[in-house]
Amino acid sequence: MRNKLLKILQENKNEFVNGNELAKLFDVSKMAISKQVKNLRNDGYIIESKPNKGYRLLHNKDSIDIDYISSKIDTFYSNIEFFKTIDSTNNYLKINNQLKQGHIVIADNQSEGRGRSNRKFFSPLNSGIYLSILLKPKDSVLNLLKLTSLTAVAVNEAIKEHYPVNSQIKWVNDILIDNKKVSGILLEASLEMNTANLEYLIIGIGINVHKQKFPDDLKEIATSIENNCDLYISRNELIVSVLNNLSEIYNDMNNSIYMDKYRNNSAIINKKIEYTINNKTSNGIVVKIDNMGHLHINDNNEIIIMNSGEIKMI
Ligand code: BT5
Repeated sequence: MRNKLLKILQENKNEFVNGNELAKLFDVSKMAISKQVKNLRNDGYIIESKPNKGYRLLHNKDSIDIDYISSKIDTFYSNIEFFKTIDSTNNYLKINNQLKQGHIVIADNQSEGRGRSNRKFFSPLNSGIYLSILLKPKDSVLNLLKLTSLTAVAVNEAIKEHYPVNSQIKWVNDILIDNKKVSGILLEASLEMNTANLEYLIIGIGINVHKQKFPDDLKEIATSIENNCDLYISRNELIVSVLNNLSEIYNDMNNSIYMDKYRNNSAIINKKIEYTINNKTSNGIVVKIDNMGHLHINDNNEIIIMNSGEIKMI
């Protein structure tokens, strides 16, 4: 029944097919049809339903296509692995850190998607991009703040280049549209015990892509790209664009042009923020973000320089 139902919806793409008629055709209840539609949605088909009108297929599945992505990305990357479900793509690379430089893991859904300080990153099925990249930089002392900043630029440019949305970067690792978070970045590094040299680095990127309703705790602060424009977005295209931007900026990291892009797309320069350092919270105005990615805040005419921590726009 599933395949036959899908075929009917595909033959009538963009047109409503009446739920009663479908029930009659398959000789099942309307509930049974609705259950099959739910299964198709879980598989990634975008199907709209309207009372009295029925169902219409808006988009076929947006499956992650590893072959397509591999054929389009820079040789900087080595292999790509895909998981329908995983705990966290960052965890996977942590455990498998012997893999080659440039190894990429992509998942359709994460059960334990993580943010910083073990906060959760909501990663539902077929909705967004959850990917991590394993890097083994030759430099022993790479600046993690710079790497977070350049990743933010790579993601922000990929979103802005292709879709009619005004995305901005919120120091240090968030991409916002209309002041709501559309993407988060999590960098994790491991140091060698004796030398304190960098052993490996994992860049984790989460992007909310398709139209979605967020759970109560996120609905005021999170958004997706499609929630902000009428386009249907191919995750494959966006992944290719993020990865190619990232390798290009990474390979030219000493040239700080990307920091100009960071500053030009900053959501916080000249804005009033609340900042927290060592559990102490205060207010100030952001006056500058320097080439190292440090935040300069004017707090009652005293300039505070932050290189990590939390800020909130107020
Ligand atoms: C981040 O942390 O935003 C980093 C998120 C990194 C996720 C990627 S997905 C692939 C890879 N594998 C992983 O397990 N993680 C990485 P942070 O700045 O700490 O923000 C976390 C906060 O963002 C949460 O406490 C929520 O308030 C909010 N949040 C959670 N899920 C969200 C979502 N899907 N969209 C927008 N905001 C979200």
